[in-house]
Amino acid sequence: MQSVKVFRPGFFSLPLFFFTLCSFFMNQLTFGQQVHQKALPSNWEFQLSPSGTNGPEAKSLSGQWFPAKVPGVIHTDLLTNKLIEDPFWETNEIKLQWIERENWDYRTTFEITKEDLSYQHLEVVFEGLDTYADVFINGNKIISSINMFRAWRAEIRDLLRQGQNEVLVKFRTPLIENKQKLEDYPVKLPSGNETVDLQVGSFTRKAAYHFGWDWGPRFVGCGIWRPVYIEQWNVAKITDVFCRTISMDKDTAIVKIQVEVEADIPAETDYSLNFNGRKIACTLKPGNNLVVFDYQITSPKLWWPNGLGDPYLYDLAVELTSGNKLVDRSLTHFGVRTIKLVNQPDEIGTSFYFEVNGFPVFMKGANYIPQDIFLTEVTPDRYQKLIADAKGANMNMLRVWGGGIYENDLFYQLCDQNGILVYQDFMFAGSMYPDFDDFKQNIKEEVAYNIKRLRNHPCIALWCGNNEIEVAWANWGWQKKFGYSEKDSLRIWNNYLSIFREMIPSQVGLLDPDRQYVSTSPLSNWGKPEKFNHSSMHYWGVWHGKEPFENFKTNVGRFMAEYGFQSFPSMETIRKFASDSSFYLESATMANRQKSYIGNGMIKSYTESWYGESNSFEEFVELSQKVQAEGIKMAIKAHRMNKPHCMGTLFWQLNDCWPGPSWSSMDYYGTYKPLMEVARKFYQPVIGIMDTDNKNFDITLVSDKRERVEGQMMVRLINLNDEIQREWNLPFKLHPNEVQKVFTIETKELLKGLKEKNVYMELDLISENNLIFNDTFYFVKPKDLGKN
Ligand code: BMA
Repeated sequence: MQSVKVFRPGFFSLPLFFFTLCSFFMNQLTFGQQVHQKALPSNWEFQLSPSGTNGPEAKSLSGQWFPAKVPGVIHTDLLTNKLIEDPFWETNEIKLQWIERENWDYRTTFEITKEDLSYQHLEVVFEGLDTYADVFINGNKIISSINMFRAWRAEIRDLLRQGQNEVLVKFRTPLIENKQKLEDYPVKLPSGNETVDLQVGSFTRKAAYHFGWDWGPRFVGCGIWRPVYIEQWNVAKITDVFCRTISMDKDTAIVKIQVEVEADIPAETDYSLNFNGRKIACTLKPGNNLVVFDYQITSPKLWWPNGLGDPYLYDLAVELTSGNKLVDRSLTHFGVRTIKLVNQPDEIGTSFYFEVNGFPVFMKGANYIPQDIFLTEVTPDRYQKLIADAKGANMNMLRVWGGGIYENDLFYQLCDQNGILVYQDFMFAGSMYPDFDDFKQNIKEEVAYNIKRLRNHPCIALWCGNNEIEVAWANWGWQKKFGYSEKDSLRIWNNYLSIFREMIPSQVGLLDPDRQYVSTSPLSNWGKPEKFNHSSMHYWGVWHGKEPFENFKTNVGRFMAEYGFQSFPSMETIRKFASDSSFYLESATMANRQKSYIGNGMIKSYTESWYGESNSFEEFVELSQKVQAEGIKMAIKAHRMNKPHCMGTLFWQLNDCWPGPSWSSMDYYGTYKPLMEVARKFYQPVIGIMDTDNKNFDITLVSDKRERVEGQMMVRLINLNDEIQREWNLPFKLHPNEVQKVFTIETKELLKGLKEKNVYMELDLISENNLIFNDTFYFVKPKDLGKN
């Protein structure tokens, strides 16, 4: 048994890093690795393509090439060259819609040396092209991309020459690309946030939120949005390494390792695979090879989600060698853990909870959307900050929502390292899709590519087919809105079933058999009380249903995968996109910024009902954040108190993709709203929940821990002059995962001689001499506090 190494805090542990570095240089010096990535230079340029609409706004650009950034997107390239104004400023979004109607070309030149040409293979790899693009090398078409979520590669050795070579990428707008298909399709298909006449999103495998959403702008761009390079190789290369924990107890874990190798060899040849110091002999045949072996780890260290233990990671360095020659090496990491979604009938209805390493885990977190409307603006620092923020807020799960993107590797690496589980949607949201065979084949390739790319990450808890398509089909009146006949409905629904209940789950079963799949989120829908007994829930009675916050207390589902309330970003953030003259809700800027059909009116009425009328726009902005925090606090408390009926709470939404009002807990610039503090406090492993109904005042303690907790609980009744009126000091003991009502008193008896508007309660939990939780509770809304 070789020793195993820790993977934290960085990408590699220090000992492994040196081991890797030394063996890398040794290998380089003695025999030279045979697979290389050659970066393309950064001298990219772009132009308005003569093939597009060439509308009046674009005219001045024709015939000129401008410097471009790769990876990058067209809008930021236009901005950097000062060809457009800031897309986030005031109502510029409206002015800049012309960009989506144009086609755009990107090109660069690169040097190929004699040594480059000595390789048997030179493959160009585009990890992401958004979306319809033809790629030419020295005038020869090599790739026709039709999907933003797939990588594209092509063998180009024979097209290259020693010296300068050119790569040209010609992007076509999805609007023109799909025009005919849309017109010919016998019915209109609902497409996310787009209006009835604009459903191009459904036909385009591109991030749905680019076409506009109820928290973001519409900017349909294009670009080489992920890295591009040339892969040079001889004889063989490792194309995939897959690690699966197939059994595990406290003494031993068996990890099955599957290595895929592509070999360009004339006949069967002997090779070896070395991993973490062990050597496996293998015979490769020409073409694709699969080498499978078991890796036994004694006394395995388990991967635990945030709050329950260390998210321990193991490194795996696999080297392919021929004799003493290093052919290729691949580095990955994995966690030893089991995860199971328990989604089955029980005495209440249908459960929906996760067991990690056999322990039922209450999930606490939020829904995540892409961090920028212009994806290549998200730097590694922004990823680091966001995941650190989630961890700091005591979250253990994020849902990667289906209208965005399959995130960058870094996102999942950070989740692995920080114990943040991921509820991973496939990228489909609130739409119905066409049933062309080539479109479905495209989806199949996308799904397979992303499962293979992501399946080694222990953070991924679940694959989910899509966002809200099943609830939408059943409840949003699409059939009427789009005038479907029974036959149309059947055709659309059958196509849905074939994608989300057949094709995608069969890919998951084939490529990632240890992870579960659900067809959609949510599996149940709010509306009728009985529905809260079943599976996952997006509860939108508050907000879309205009119900009061108090309904959060009674509408508690088995797993609350979405619920939320909007607020404005801070004034500091607002000042970055609006001038003082726009500081009122009816201004053109504020009206355009609000993308929800009931937006500002809702915020206003809840803010007034909790805090009274605001005296200024600035005050309104502040109160909008406070009222949001109050609402979500009420929800989180109700969800946690109702464990194990409810086993998860993910509020909508963690972050923003541009500065504006939305359901987020932190704004586009990462500035916290008060909701982040509510999450931090009420997502702690042990909390005390104070609450009243018409009769009693209660305190319920909740522990999510794997160990027993005990300590002292101090309860104080205090008046508004901060004078203690009554106090209690009581011991408490909580078993793992326990919810215990520890304090009940008739409110009348508690407040004897005092008025509820003049007092508040304070609770401290002390364990092992530490204050582990503190909260205050008011009996009346803030606007009534201390009033006569
Ligand atoms: C949800 C999400 C998003 C949307 C949010 C707020 O259900 O899935 O589609 O932004 O509601 O309306």
